[in-house]
Amino acid sequence: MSNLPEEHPWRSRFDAAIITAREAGAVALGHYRNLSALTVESKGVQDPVSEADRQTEDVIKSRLAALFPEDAFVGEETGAEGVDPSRGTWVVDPIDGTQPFLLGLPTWCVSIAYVAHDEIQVGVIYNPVTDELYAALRGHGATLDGKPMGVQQVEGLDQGLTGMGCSSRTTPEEIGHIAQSLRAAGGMYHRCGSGALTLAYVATGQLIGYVEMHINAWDCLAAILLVEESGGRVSPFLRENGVTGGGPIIAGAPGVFTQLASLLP
Ligand code: LIP
Repeated sequence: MSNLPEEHPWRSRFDAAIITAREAGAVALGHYRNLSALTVESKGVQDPVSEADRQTEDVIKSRLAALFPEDAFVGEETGAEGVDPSRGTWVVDPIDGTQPFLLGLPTWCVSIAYVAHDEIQVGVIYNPVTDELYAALRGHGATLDGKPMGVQQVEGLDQGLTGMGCSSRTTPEEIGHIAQSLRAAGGMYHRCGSGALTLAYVATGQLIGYVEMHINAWDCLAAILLVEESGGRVSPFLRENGVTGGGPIIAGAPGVFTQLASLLP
């Protein structure tokens, strides 16, 4: 997005998010290449964490605090700091897709969002394994490795793959209902273990939509802007859950959004 106006109010934060995502991604990739050295703890059922998550978040938090000390911060591992309606807030998941990460599977990413004036202004997602960087600045489109990206133009769930997120916060009955409804509509589901990355696949047009019963703000805010700036439609997650909450998300090509919404129980 070299054509962005230098004087854009969020240009410096956009540039910083990209540089920081790459820097933090390199730290996480170092751990990914040496998984046997990690001590894995459990935050709950199917919810592991390691020092890789914490170290990566520390890199992001310290760099952004040095550049923008006036901003608030919300991170999956360190929580909320200074959140106030009068301040811009960074919302960060240092490693989204912690389970694939710890299993040596490539579907994980660094997710960095910046929220101000009740809107997501900057969204950056970086997959260090594939070296793919997804970025969006509100009102200026979305790119993958600098090239513009757009959602698929489809009218039916039978015309592509739909991402489905699931964690221990989703009940067996809920995920069963979603999968059954999707198949009944001729659809097929895809799950990679990272909600952020799966939403990015909607923004690129590789998937036609994404639904999850309960996703956290740090998992999805950056990706929501990617989808919106790629011409997609997303449920009002930020208005409903704020920068620290969680809840259902529906995201996809405009032609199938209503059908996606009907999948949730
Ligand atoms: C992941 C989320 C995803 C969910 C996964 C997992 P994490 O976050 O991005 O939406 O389906 O189960 O919770 O825990 O890997 O950062």
